This record gives sequence, C-alpha cells and structure tokens, in this order.
Amino acid sequence: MSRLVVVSNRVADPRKPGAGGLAVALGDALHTSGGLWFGWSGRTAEASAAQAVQVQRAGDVTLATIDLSAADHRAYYLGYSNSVLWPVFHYRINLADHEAGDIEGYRRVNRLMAQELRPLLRADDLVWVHDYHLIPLAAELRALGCAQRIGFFLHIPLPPHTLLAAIPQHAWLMRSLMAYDLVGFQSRTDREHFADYLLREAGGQALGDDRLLAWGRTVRARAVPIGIDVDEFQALGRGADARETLQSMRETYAARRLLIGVDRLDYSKGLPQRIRAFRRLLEAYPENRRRATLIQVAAPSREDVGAYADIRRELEGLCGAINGDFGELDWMPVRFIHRTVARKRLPGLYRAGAVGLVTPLRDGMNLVAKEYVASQDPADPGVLVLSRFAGAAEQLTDALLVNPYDIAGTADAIQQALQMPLQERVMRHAALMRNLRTHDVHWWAREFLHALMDRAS
Ligand code: GDG
Repeated sequence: MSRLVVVSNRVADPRKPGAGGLAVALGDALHTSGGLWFGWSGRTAEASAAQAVQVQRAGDVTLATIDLSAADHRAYYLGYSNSVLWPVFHYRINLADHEAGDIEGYRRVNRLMAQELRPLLRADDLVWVHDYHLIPLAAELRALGCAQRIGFFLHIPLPPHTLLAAIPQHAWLMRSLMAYDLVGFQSRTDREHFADYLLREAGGQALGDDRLLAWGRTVRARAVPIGIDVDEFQALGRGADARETLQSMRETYAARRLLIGVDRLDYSKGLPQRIRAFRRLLEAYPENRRRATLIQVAAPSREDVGAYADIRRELEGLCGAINGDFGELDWMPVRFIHRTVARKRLPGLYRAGAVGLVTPLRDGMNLVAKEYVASQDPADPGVLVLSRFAGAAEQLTDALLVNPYDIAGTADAIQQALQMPLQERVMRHAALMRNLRTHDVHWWAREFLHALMDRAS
C-alpha cells in the first residue's frame, strides 16, 4: 500500500481533543498507511531560522512542519491567499486587495514548501494537497522531478470564469492545477466552473470520464463533497460538556424558541443579512417578539486582514439596534458572541436550537449545517435553514433552502421553520441524516484517494 502524504497550510495533531472532523478523518487515512502530514507550523520566525523542517511523531503519523518568515507569512497567507484568492473565489471581486496580495510571496512559499517536502517523499507515495493556499504546489514539485501521484482538493468554491478572470494571474493559477493527477471540488457547480474555465479561457476540451484537456495536459476533475464524522460528532454530543451546555441553555431560555448560528466571523457567511432577516421576522411576524431569541456565535478569524474588522463593527451595530428597538426587560432578541465556543460544547448548543441558521452568501460546503443536523434529537429535531449558495445545498435538499440576499424570503423561511409540524421535522431530519451518513468524511477521504490511486482511469 502506498504511503499517504497530506499537505495543507496548517497541520493538526489528529490525536488532540478538539482537532476537528477534518483532522480526525485525515488522521484516520494517515494512520492506515503510516503517513506523513506536512505544512506550516503556524509560527513565524526570523528569516534565517525559518526553513528547518521540524518533525514530530503523533502515534504512527509523522507531522512535519516549517516556520515561515514574517514577510513570507504576510505575503503568502494574509496577502495573496486571504486578500485575493479567498474573496474572488467567494465571488467578491470588489473585496480583493490586489495591493496587499503579493503573488511573488505566494509563489515563493509554495516553492519553499516543495523544496522542503521533496526530500521527505518516497517514490510510491500518494500526495494529497489541500486548499487555495497551495494551488501551485504540484507544479513546483514536478519542477523538482517529483513523479508521484498528486491530488488537490479545493475546500472553497470555484467561481465562474468571468469572475476568476478578475485575478491578474488567473491563467497561471488554473494552469498550475493541470500539474495534479486529480482535482477535487466540493460541488458539481464548482467542478463545472473549472471545466468551463478550461473550455472558454484556455481552449481546452472535455475528454469524458472526468478528464479535461488544456495547455496540452490532461487532468481529472471530480466533485467529492466533504462530510463530517457523524459518529464522532454524536459521541461528542453524548459527552458531559455538550449535555451540560444543552441543559443550561434550556434553563436559561425556558420560555424562548432559540435560533442558532455558529460561524467563523467571515464576510462570506452572510451574517449581516441573517441579522436583518431576524429583524424582519420580528417585524413581519410579531408573535415572535418576547419568544424568539437568536444566538449568534461568530468565532474570531483572520483579524489581521482588513475586510474582517469592518464586518465585526457592522454586526455589532445591527445587533445593538435590534436589541434597542425590540428588547424588553426580560428579553434580549439577539445575543452576539464574538468568541470561540469549545468544540465539545457545540453539539449541545446546536441541539438547543429549534432552528439552525446557515446562510452564507457563498460557501464551499459548510460543515456547520451538517453538524447542526447530526446534533438533533431524531424524535424532536430542529429545522435547518440553509443558503442555496452553500455547497451543502446540493446534498441537503431537505433543509429549507433560502436565498440569503432575499431578507424577506429568509424571514418567511425562519417563520416556516418555527411553525413546522413535528411529523414534517422528523421526516426532513431523517432524510438529511441519510445523506450525512452516506457521505460522511470517511467516504470523502476514501472516494478521493481511490480515484487518485486509480491508475486505469
Ligand atoms: C472551509 C470552507 C468547508 C465554527 N465556530 C466555532 C467552531 N467552528 C467550526 C465548526 C466547523 C468549522 O469550524 C467551520 O467549518 P465550515 O465548513 O462551516 O467553514 P470554514 O471554516 O470556512 O471551512 C467550507 C470547509 O472548509 C471544509 O471543507 O465546508 O466551505 O470555507 O467544524 O464547528 N468550532 C469551535 N468553536 C467555534 O466557535 N470549536
């Protein structure tokens, strides 16, 4: 069996509590093959000390990391990855900061990663590269003579070619993807955008069987939607912390119906629109006054990228106005929590919610939607209100799908969720759970790796 080598911007110890579903799933696949996980350590160091690989054992998995110099980190991570690629790939071309986005730094770090990784590779390794930070990694490895099978998975959306073309280096980026054997996307839509790009911008053609030809190279492209580890998450839900969280929420909000939102504080998550939809709910359906409470957790994220500070201020203003305009001595309509909630408490928080609000303006997949569903009591489940623009909407068609830009429409869907009869809630939840179980995170890793290993295709 080939050894699996995972490469991602950050590396997590899969054994650590709170590592998260992705780390657990990749840890699983790595464990089976005695694999290696390579990436940035999360630390910045003096330029001279930045390049030594630090190797650590985590059971039978090897974790290998490098530090980055402060300048490289700024250019590659804060700059090009998160100020250019993240906004444009989420269709927000107006938020891209091409001044901050340093393509040279992005190339430099990808080249550095390839140089440091190459001596660690064996001839028959399977290499699986993750996400937008590392698009050119395979091309850099190939330039160093690496002939291993290399796959890439994009966790975020791929926009239509007309938007992608706003990135000055779009052709270089897409051409870099051709150095992989297999490119995986979260949804059929993203995969179509890739094929479309190659056909329209690069004179490419579809060869059938997932194969696409462009710039004289062939690559396979597939939609392989990521899932969660349902069993792991449900076990977390049976734990003391989750149960205690649920209990205390039920006591504190005994007279209320709770709407729950849990997101990284990110402009892609549609938070201002969600708060406005809640306001609209209180205006259009006044029976929810004194009754419905929205708890919005917004975990701090990428605070050194400019666009993220603006959204926090906007949200605090919107929430403050609702509480000022509608609040009563014994009822605060919105609780906005700009902090991270411990992972082991999340299932309890989700379960306390009669409605789960997952309304991104654009999202590769959105795992919160899946975690919310997995946390519900099947005999009396809450209702998921889900943006049609999340990758998850291709799979979770039994949620109430909304257009998050349509504030009135979203408020109507929330009202429908709050009033949904038990029988319908149970049926929808059962259908959603079937999907979660069939397409869990282990399926995702297996499906991708089988396709990558498949030499016949
Ligand atoms: C990218 C893509 C894709 C959130 N708040 C807290 C917390 N979280 C956890 C959730 C969930 C994860 O973070 C968020 O995952 P998402 O999928 O919702 O979003 P991104 O972080 O943007 O992830 C996304 C994903 O990659 C995987 O491919 O689905 O589309 O954008 O697991 O539970 N965790 C804790 N406290 C919080 O306050 N502990």
